[in-house]
Amino acid sequence: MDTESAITLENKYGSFNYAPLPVVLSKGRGVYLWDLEGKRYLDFMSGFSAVSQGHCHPRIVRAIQKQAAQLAMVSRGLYSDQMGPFAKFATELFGFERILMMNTGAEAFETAVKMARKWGYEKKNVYPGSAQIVTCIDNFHGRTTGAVAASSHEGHHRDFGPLQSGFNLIPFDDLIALESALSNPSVVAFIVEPIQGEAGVNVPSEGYLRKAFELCRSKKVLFIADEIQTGIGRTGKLLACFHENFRPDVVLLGKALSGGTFPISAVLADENVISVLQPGDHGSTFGGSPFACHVAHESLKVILEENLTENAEKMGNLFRETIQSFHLPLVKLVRGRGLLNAISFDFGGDLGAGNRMCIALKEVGLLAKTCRPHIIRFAPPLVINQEQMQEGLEVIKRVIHTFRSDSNVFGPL
Ligand code: IF1
Repeated sequence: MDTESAITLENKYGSFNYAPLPVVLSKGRGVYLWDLEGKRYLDFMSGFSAVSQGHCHPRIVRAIQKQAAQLAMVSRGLYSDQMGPFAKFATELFGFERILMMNTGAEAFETAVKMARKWGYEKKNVYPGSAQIVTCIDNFHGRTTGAVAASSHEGHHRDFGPLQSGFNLIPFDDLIALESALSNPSVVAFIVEPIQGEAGVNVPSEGYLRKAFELCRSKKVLFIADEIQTGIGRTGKLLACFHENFRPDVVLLGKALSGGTFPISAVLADENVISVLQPGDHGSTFGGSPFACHVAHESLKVILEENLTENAEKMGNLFRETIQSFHLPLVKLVRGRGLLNAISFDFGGDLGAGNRMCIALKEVGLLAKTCRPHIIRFAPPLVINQEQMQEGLEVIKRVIHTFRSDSNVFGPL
């Protein structure tokens, strides 16, 4: 099979809910991907920030092979020998008392919504059925009807109503708006991404997250951090909230929790919160399977033992400082923390330029995608080393230098 036939096949039999870059990958190792013709690419997408440990990390592959051959699945209707050790490891690592395992990030969000509402009814005397949850404009918490009900993005919910109520949108990085929203005694939780990934890597003002946490504490509202993208070392700390030296009441994890191999997500909280979900309240077929627990255990150990959090901090600083030092045309700003970064461009009104620039980057061996028409996110695996980062920066510099946003063609390289 070659690239053209693979794309034809997917276009003939697949679904239409994505518009992928025209490249067909068939192999991955570390920060590199190869297409069907054997061309190598630097991966600055990391599978939507899931492949933090690098593609096909040998330790994670071995963990998958071992557990798949030993015992993959029993359902939570039974105990397995993997859940206890992993739950102890993960709760101690992130500093919580308990963990509830799910599969996708969206399911972790839905779990948090159910848990927060029931916590409000049982522990805050909120009138049953009237709980409110505050979320931020430009948030992204998943694609389920519950997650999109919390979204401000018209395109994410316009055609999917009727939407569930109970979400109150406020501007991100706005403490006055949050304080006002929290004056409603029916508010049970504030769910926020420490950095808004999908919205274009929106980094809040220094101190915003901690002050928001303190406001929530003062109003007996759960501060729930959606760290599905920012967590597990991506921003240069184990959790992005740790940059501001506080621990959220609840944290959502996903993506890199499995090293980007298959969906594993989790909700961590203390007993007084997580205990509101009793047998029969919540669950999923695969959540917390022995396979998931074993792979997540190894995936987290790789992050720790290979110092990937520290590397994300170092390589992320190198990325932002170097891009800024290039003083490139079209570049408005570069922003992010650790290895969750984005470059915002001034393409005028040309809504296609961002995607064309991503195609230009692909042509010269670097994979990145827009998260807004004028914003390209750059999020390589956390295993990227200095030489590979320099290689990527040189490619980005050359493409931006020669890109003419008024046409489909970029100049000679
Ligand atoms: C798409 C990117 C977005 C997330 C946060 C929950 C979820 C996600 C903070 C849901 C998922 C993915 C989904 C993907 C685009 C991608 C993404 F930045 F990572 F690229 F949206 F911002 N909370 N993010 O980022 O987790 O159910 O997908 O496991 O849906 O297009 P999921």
